Amino acid sequence: MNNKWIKTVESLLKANSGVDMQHASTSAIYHAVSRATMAEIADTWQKCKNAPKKRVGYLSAEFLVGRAIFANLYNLGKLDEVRAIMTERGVDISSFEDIEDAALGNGGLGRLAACYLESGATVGIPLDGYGIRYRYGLFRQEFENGFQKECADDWQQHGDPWSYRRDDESVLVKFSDFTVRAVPYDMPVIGYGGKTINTLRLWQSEQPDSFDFAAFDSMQIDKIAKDNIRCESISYALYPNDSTEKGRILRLRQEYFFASASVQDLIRKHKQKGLPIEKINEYVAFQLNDTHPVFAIPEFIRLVMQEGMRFEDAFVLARSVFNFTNHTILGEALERLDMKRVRKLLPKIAKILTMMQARIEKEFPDGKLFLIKDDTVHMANVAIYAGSKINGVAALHTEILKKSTFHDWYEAYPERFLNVTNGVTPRRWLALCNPELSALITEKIGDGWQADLERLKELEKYADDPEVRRAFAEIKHLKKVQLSEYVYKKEGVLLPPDFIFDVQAKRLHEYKRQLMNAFSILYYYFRIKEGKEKDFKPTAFIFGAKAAPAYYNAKGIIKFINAIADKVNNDPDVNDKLRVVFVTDYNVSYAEKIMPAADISEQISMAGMEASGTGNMKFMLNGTVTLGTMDGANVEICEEAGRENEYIFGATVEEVKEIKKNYNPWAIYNSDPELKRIVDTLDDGTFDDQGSGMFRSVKESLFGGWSADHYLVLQDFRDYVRAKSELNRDYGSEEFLAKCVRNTANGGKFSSDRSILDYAENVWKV
Ligand code: 26Q
Repeated sequence: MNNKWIKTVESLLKANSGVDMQHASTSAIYHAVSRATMAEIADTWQKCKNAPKKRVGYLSAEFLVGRAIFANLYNLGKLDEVRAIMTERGVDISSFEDIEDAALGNGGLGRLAACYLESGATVGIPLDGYGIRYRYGLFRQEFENGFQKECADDWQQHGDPWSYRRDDESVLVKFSDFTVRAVPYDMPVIGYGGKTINTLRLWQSEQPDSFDFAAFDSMQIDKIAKDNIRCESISYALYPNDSTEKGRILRLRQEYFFASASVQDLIRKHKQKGLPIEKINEYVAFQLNDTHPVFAIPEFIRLVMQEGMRFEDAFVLARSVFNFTNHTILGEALERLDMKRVRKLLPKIAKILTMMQARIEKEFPDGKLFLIKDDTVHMANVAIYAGSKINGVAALHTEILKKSTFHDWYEAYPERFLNVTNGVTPRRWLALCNPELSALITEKIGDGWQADLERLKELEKYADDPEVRRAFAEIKHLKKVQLSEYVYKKEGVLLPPDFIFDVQAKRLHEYKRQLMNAFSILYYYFRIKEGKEKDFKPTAFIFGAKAAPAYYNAKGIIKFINAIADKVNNDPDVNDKLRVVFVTDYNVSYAEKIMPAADISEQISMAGMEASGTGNMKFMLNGTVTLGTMDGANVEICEEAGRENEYIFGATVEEVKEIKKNYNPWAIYNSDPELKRIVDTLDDGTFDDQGSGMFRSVKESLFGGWSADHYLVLQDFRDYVRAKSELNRDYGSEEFLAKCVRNTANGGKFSSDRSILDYAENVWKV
C-alpha cells in the first residue's frame, strides 16, 4: 500500500474516532484500515459492475463469509505490506483476530457460497451473490456444564466497514398483509490478484416509509414501533437449522423476501440498459443454492408477465435463466410448503405455482411428475421443472439424485442433470491459513499455484524425498504448536503437540456420526486402562460442532463428548495417551487454525448421506489423511490421491442398502461385549447427564422402534476402529509422511476455481 493509503487510515481514525493511531482502539483501527482499503478498490469495483456481458446471480439464503480483512488484503497482494506499515506504527494487525466477521450461514452450504463468490472473482466470471443481511448470524456457542448454550451473534458490534448501504437501490416486497422495503448492502468480493471485484448484495428488511405521520400525529407510538418490528423481523436472524425443515411462517417470508428483491433488482437493471425483457436470458443467469431461493422462479414469471408477456412465454423464459443445486438427500430437508400458507401470504405466487402445476399436468398426464400434491408444493420439483440444469455436489451424490431422489425427473429430463463437484478456495484454505506450508510449496514448485491449483501435482515427486517429507512434518508440528496454544487459551485444555491430532469438525448431526467417534475414544480408553493397547500412539481427539438448538439428540451427543473429555483428561491412567476437547464456538476462523494442524480428518458419515463435504477438502490441501467412509467427495479424494493414501472403512452405499433390509442393532450389541460396554456407558452411571435424560435418548436412538440405529453406528463400529488403529500404527512412519505429501499434491481438483469454471461452461454458459 502506498503513502496515500496510510494517510487515509490516519485521517479516518481522526474523523471517526477523534484519535491518532497511538490512542485508538483495535476496533477503531480495524475500521479505518478496512475503509481505507475500500477507498483503494472503489474504481476497480465500479468498473467491474458495468461489465457489458452476461452476469450470474448466485441466490443463497446463506453466505458464511468469515473474517474479511485478511482475505481481502491477501487477494489484493497487500497483506505483508499492510502488516509492515502497521507494525512500524506500533499496531500488530493480528489483533484484528478479536473481531469476527459475519457468520451469515450454518455450515457447508453457506461456506460453499462464499468460496464460490471468491473464485468467481478470481477466475474473472461476473458472479454476484444475493442473500439476506441478517441482523444476527449463526448463534455463538458456549458450554455450560458441558451443555450447549446459544448466544446472539452481534456481528455488527464493531460496525460493518466492508459494506455500503445503497438506499437508492431499495425495492419493495409485498406480502398479502404488509409491505416491506428491501435495502441492499453491497460487499466487494475481491478476486485473487485484485483485477476483478464482484458484489455480494445482502438485503435488509425495513419499513417502507420512515414514518407514518398520521399515527405519529395521534401519538400512536406503539403502532409505529409495532409496524417497524414486523418489517425488521424478516431479516432479524438466521435460522440455525442445518438440514431440517421447520415450516415456519417467518422462514417463508425470509425466502420470498430475498428472492423477490433479487429478481426485481436484476430485471430493473436489465430494463435500465434499455434492453427488451424477452432477451434477459442473454444477460442474466440465476443459480439457486438449494431450494431456499426457489420463490425466485414464480416471482420472475410474475414480474415478466407484468411486463406484458403471456404465462407460457414467461415460463419458457424462466427456464432459460434458472438453475438449481441440490445439497441434500435427507428427506426432512427437502422443502415442502403448505399451499394454504402460500395462498394466504403470497396469493399471486400461489396462483403462478398453480398455473405451473396445470402446465405439468398437461405435459405429463400420468401424474408421476408434479409440483403440487396434496396441497403441498415441493420446491425442488419446481426448480427442476422450471430450470435448465440441476446439479448434485459430488459424483456419488449426483448418481444418487439420478437413481433415487429425483429418479422420475431424471427419466423425463436426463439432459438436465449434471454433477459439479464442490471445491474450496485455496487462498483462504491453504495460502492464508497455512503460510508455512505455502512457503514450502512455493519453494518447491514456484509461485502461481494459488490460482492454478492443479499445479500442486508437481509436488507429488517429493513424496519420495525424505527431506521434503521431514519439512512437511515439521510444518505440521509447528501448526499443532500454534493450535495447542490457542486451544489452551480458549478452552483451558492442554493438547500436547506431539500427540496425534485427530479432528472431526462439522455441524453436529446423527448422520455424520460424531457418536461413533465418541465410542471409539471409549474403546481406546477402556483398552488402555486394561493394558491392551501397549503401542497406542498418544492421540488428541478434537471436536468442533454446533447443534441446531432444537435438535435434542445432537445436543445430547455434545454433552456426552464433553463428559468423556472430562473423564479422560482427568484420568492419570490414560491422559498420557488420550486427550479430548470439544472446542467452543467452532466457526470459519477456528477452522482456519484447525485444518492446518490436523493429522487425521474424520469424514465418517454413513455412506450415501453426506452430499459432498468440503471440510474434507480443506484438510486434504493441508496435508491431512482422511479417515472416512466412501461417501460424498471422499470418493473423489480417494480417486485423486489414491485410496492407499487414505484410511477407508465401513459399508458402501450399496452395502448400506442391503444391510438395511434386515438390520438388527441388538444382535451386534449382544455379540460384541466390548461394544456393549461402551454403549452402556450412556446409561450405566459412567457418565452423568445431570438428570436431563439426554444420554438415555441417545441410547434409544440406537435401538428404539423404527429409527433403530438409522445411521448404522453399531454396524460400522468395528471396521472404523480397525481403520483407526491401522492409522495409529502407521503414524510417523516414512510411508505415512509420504501420504501426507500426496494428499496436498493431489488436492488440485478441489479448488473452487475448478468448480466455478465447471458451472460457467456447463451451466451458465458465460
Ligand atoms: C431449511 C429450512 C429452514 C431453515 C433452515 C434450513 C436449512 C439451512 C441450511 C437447510 C439446510 C441447510 C444447509 C445444508 C448444508 O449445509 N448442506 C451441505 O452442503 C454442503 C455444500 O454442498 C455439502 O458439502 C454437505 O455435504 C451438505 O450437508
